[in-house]
Amino acid sequence: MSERTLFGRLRAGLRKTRQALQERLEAIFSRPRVDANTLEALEEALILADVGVRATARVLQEATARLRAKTLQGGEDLRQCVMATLRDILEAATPPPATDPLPRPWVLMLVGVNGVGKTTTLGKLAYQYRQAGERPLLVAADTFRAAAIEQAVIWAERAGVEVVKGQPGGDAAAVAFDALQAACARHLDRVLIDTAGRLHTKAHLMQELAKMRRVIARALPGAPHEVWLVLDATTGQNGLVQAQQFHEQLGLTGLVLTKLDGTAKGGIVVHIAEQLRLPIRYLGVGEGLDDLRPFDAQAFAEALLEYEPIPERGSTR
Ligand SMILES: Nc1nc2c(ncn2[C@@H]2O[C@H](COP(=O)(O)OP(=O)(O)O)[C@@H](O)[C@H]2O)c(=O)[nH]1
Ligand SMILES: [Mg+2]
Repeated sequence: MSERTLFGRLRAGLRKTRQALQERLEAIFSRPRVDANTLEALEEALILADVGVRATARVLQEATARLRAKTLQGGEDLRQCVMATLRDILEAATPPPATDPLPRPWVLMLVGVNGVGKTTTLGKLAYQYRQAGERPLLVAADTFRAAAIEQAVIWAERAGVEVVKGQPGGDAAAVAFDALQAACARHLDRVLIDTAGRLHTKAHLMQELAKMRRVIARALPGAPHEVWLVLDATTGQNGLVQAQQFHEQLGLTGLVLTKLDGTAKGGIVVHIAEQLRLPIRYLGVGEGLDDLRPFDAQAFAEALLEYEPIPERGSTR
């Protein structure tokens, strides 16, 4: 897939956020002159997009400094200034480069509360790895719900990858253990482990996930190599509390933010980057196999603030 298409999907996924921002910002960005008053409207627009108080303050500080230094004149300068500052904040969440060569099998545990998009994300990831010529194994270890196992199997079929599944009500950690042994024996490249998002209680869920993590480490020293938390971008700031709890219990190594296509408050990504300082690995921008984009600070800032002509009334876009 070309870079253009990759960028296009991210852009399409951020349409709601971009349009909401634009309704407020275009009047500012199209001005020949910017003054202190216009920065107030900028502040409001960023807060309403869930960019967060601290990130917004940083943008305003930068813009004010440049206004004083007279390096900020027209609205287009302001757009570039906002874009660059958001990009700098987002850089803090840019993942480090992957180690080379990757351990084999490379083991990922995906965790998060129910409905955030774990299984969907694993299906999309499995597909990407397979497209890259690798042999991933999808592990359906959400044994709490029978439907969850079936859903993971369907995603594995869709992605064209192998799957190991547990029995409903079975021991999820044991499923992961068996899957790892199979993957080692068959020299598979990646083991992608789906997990439950709900058990009888939250404490019980955390215990089970921590147990699975220990069992995986026993099966393969050094594994899991990654533990990523999936957060639903449409639930806004709730994600921050979830992230803290999961991080304390499991030691997260990254985040995946899903459903950016379903919110006008995609600025939450900036807020999360600024607050959590965990690498953002991927963004989910739709329900299809291809709707998972690696996180890129520059591309994200551009997709958020790029000018987009407002469609005419009655147009079917
Ligand atoms: N629009 C949209 N929907 C998504 C995205 N990721 C997941 N979903 C949907 O969210 C719902 C829950 O996803 P699922 O993978 O079952 O969540 P899980 O409970 O965490 O495993 C499903 O209907 C998915 O199609 C995304 O990036 N965009
Ligand atoms: Mg699931």
